[in-house]
Amino acid sequence: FLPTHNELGVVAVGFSGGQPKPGVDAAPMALIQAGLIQQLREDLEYNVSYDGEVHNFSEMLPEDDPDYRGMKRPKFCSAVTREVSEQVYKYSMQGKLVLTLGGDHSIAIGTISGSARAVRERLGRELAVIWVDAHADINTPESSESGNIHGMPVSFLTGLAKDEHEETFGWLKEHHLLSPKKLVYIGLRDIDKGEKKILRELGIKVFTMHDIDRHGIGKVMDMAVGWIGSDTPIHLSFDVDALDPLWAPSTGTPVRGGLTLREGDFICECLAETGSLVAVDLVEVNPSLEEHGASETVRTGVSLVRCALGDTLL
Ligand code: Z70
Ligand code: MN
Ligand code: MN
Ligand code: MN
Repeated sequence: FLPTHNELGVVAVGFSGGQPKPGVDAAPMALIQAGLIQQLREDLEYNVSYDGEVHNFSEMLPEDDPDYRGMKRPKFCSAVTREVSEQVYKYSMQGKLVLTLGGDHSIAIGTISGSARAVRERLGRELAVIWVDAHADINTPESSESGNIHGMPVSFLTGLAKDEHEETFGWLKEHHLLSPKKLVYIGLRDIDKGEKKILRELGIKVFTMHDIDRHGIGKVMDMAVGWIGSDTPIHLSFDVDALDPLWAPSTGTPVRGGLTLREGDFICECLAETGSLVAVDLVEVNPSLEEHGASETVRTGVSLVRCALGDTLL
């Protein structure tokens, strides 16, 4: 079921509406200007399909987008993720590995729903997701204290949260969804109280920073891949704030005590090694938050993507 070797589709999503801080919309351009796509073509020898545009979807900005069930910018987030879902689905149906450059993490509602649907239709398989993050992003609109949709994508993707209206995520159908049993978290260290309850009740596999300290990242990756099982298509959704702010300071919600750069790269390398990756997201790089840390954070992002796409494998 592997994506056609060396065929890569890139989706650049300059979207910041899932959270309050501007600047995360500039990340795809910053990553591309740092040479990411050129390196994927020249060093990693990918045949890259990329339309050359960073989409900000401003044409989808609704005239009126009031809070709904506590969610901020619900219609805008819903419309953008719906479009992203279609783009990822199309590349994935062509047998391409799909790289999405965010944008805040709300865009994963689009990327993962698109891959889950494509993997079902093209391969008759269920998608597995490795979610690398300081946060669980599994609040429901009702459990969220912030109303920020980047803290909710996993609840919509697992069907825990749903809405009947097309324009507020009602477009998400059964074929877009992810089984909670096929989800593994790595790097968590800032989980809301309501989220802890959800994680326990759904029996989701979580490797917190504590687990990484206890077992080491090598054993954690063995356990994570073992939980998913071989021969399962994997979508990696990597929030750069999983890394310690030492390595990724320029992000909306930095949390101390995170992954080292090598641990982040190692996670990506292990997933590249499985040969089962069908999609990779890199999100929450915000080049406008730290004057000096911005370029370091972009550099970290480039390194993570290169590792996930097999750069360091012999
Ligand atoms: C909190 C919420 C979050 C990223 C913050 C924070 C979520 N749990 N995600 N920064 N990347 O607002 O729901
Ligand atoms: Mn996140
Ligand atoms: Mn996060
Ligand atoms: Mn918190």
